[in-house]
Formats: sequence, C-alpha cells, structure tokens
Amino acid sequence: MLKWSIMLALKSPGHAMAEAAIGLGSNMGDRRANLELARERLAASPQVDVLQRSSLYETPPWGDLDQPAFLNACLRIETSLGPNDLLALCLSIEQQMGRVRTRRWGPRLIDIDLLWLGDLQIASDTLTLPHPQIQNRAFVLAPLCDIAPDKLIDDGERTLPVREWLAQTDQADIVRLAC
Ligand code: PH2
Ligand code: MG
Ligand code: MG
Repeated sequence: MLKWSIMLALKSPGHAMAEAAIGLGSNMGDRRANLELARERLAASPQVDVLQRSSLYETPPWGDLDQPAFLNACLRIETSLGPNDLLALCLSIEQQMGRVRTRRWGPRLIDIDLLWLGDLQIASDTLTLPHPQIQNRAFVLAPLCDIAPDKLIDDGERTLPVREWLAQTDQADIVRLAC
C-alpha cells in the first residue's frame, strides 16, 4: 500500500538505525495516561520505532523523598536520530505535555530520559550517555530488566548486566502493575 511505503520511506531517512532505551516517569496527575501519551508521542515520530515496552512499576520517590510515588516504565526503541536530536525530541514532548520544571528530583508530570543510544559514549554539558546513574536506581532497573536484562552497564568499577545490578538494589517497595 502506498501509505505504508511512504511511512517506511519516512522511517528510513538514510541514517544508521540504532537501538536506544528510554526511561519514563510520572508522579503528577493521571500517571498512567502520562506514560502512555509519552510513548505515543515518541512512536509518532517518523524516526522512532518503539520495539518493546516494559510493565509499569509503582516506585517510591528516590532522591527527594517528600513527594508522591512514581509510575515508571522503560521503552526499547529503534531510531535514526542522533543523540542530540533524540534528546531534543524527548524534551519537546515533555514540554508539549505541560511539564513545568520545579526543584531538582522534584515532582513531575512526565520525565523522558535517554538511557543509552547504541554504544555511544558521550559526556557533554547537556547529555551523558550511557546515563550515569542507571546502576543505582531501582526505579530504572526494574522496568529496564523487562526490556534489556542482559545489557551490560559499567559503573566505572564493574561491568554487570542490568539484572545483576537490579538484584543488588533494594526493590522492597517497588510494585509491578498488572499490565
Ligand atoms: N525521577 C527522579 C527523581 N526521583 N524517583 C522515582 N521513584 N522515579 C523517578 O522517575 C524519579 C525519582 C528524577 O528524574
Ligand atoms: Mg529522570
Ligand atoms: Mg529527565
């Protein structure tokens, strides 16, 4: 069908495709709807294919404890976007959805974090890849374990797969939701 060929052409603009992982979080408003809308907006980009999504996890707030519980999820995507364009897409979706930035680690309508993009290693003022704190955060590791349990994460001292980092974190108050 013509429509499909056009969509395929749009999704293949000639750049190398790479797999990336995205972390989603929300603890304001309709948290489930917020995660769903963020996923839909990412999938609507002609340069992004959503390959897999994790379960939803209810997680206690990390870092700043004085705020409601989060819902967290992760996506595995394939994209032809480079790191800066992918970051810009994530930030623009956050903004379109009405995110207002308040305090660091504070409550948020939607947070869309780039966790890694292929094997890229970047340390710029605006972006660090892979995300430097994956191994310390159960709210990232639990959903990540659904979509990339064997992905190796290096904390500078050890290189372990996601599922082993998860086993070393406190998961006591993390609840996997039914869907
Ligand atoms: N995000 C933060 C800070 N703390 N805690 C949980 N449980 N989930 C999050 O997504 C989260 C957080 C900053 O991005
Ligand atoms: Mg975040
Ligand atoms: Mg963020």
